[in-house]
Amino acid sequence: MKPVIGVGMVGHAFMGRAHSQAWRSVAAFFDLPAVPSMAVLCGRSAERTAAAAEELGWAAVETDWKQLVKRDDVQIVDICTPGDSHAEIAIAALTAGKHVLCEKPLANSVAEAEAMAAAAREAATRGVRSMVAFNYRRVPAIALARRLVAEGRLGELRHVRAQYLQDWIVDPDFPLVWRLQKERAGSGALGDIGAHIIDTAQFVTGRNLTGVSALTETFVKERPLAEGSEGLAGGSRTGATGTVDVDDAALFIGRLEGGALASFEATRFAAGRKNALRIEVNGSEGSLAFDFEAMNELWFHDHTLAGAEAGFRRIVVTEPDHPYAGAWWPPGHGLGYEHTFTHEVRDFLQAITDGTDPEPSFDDGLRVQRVLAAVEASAAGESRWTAVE
Ligand code: 4PW
Repeated sequence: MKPVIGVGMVGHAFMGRAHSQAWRSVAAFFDLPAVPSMAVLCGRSAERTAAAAEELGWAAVETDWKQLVKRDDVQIVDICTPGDSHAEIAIAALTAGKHVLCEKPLANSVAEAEAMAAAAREAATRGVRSMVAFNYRRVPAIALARRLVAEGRLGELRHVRAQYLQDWIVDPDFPLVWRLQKERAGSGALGDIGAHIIDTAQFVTGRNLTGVSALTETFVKERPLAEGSEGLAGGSRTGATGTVDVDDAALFIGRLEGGALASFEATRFAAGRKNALRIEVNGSEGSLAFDFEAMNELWFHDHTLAGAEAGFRRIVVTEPDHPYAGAWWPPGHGLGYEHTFTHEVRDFLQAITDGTDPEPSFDDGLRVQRVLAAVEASAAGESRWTAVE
């Protein structure tokens, strides 16, 4: 019998559903040293949380996260709430000796992220682990991209082009959901999806951003208020309207350690683009290109080949020796969005049982938070060049 690790999850909307799917399926596909038990689900409404627990497979329910972090049947606290509660829950859980998996962006401000990273470092001295949920690192093609860069297949890195394009708020009548409220989300497209491409670019290249120059814009400044919104879906209109106090789009250029130049575009106004997280990297010996809308593919150009036979080659990232892919289906039978979360909890469980610190750490989350802050400062200051602290 393998040891069992109890999980307590806070939040059961879009991310909570995605994480539930991961906790439910991970032990069936990966040979883990310990298996998770979906012990407790926490949400504010007793009725809705009980219904979600039944649907998603959680054994018990709490309506106060302070009770959840005290429970003996919980060893991992999984935070799937909006950013305004991450710091409080994570620090309390780490203090109580629970391992913490926290949704991204790590926090709503650098100060909160610093406090979380400090708590995580201290907890690690007691063997308590923490990880921030940048799930796109666990797309097999992205993990393969990092491997190719680390193996030197691209040579000296010159350019990174990263975009995260969505279109779910193009309609000015789409309501003011929590992702469009500064108090809940910290920022708009910048923190919600820009954070992902910052992490992806730093992960794939193995280099951090050192400075940025940015532009942000809020195209629709007033939106209807609504109740009961879920994930990226609206809810029912109350009849009133409210002011949008976050960015709708963020564009910035930056420089990476080692000198490569990078450009970033995060927007929810790219009509027709649904979840296009894209990255292209150009080096002296080759290039890579990825688009999440075709997430099982990585395009690779080997510039050391003779010109007559070189050119972008499509790698279908489903072979047994590709990252994560071997645990699933035979080659060519692709994976989807939900698998990225399964891979995330797999790596987290493995690190906990190995007694190692998983990545991305809260310090990695803090580094992304510092880039977000530099982008906001630059955009507020006429795009002036701003060093990442
Ligand atoms: O983390 C991101 C979300 O907050 C997701 O990957 C996509 O963009 C879906 O919703 C938002």
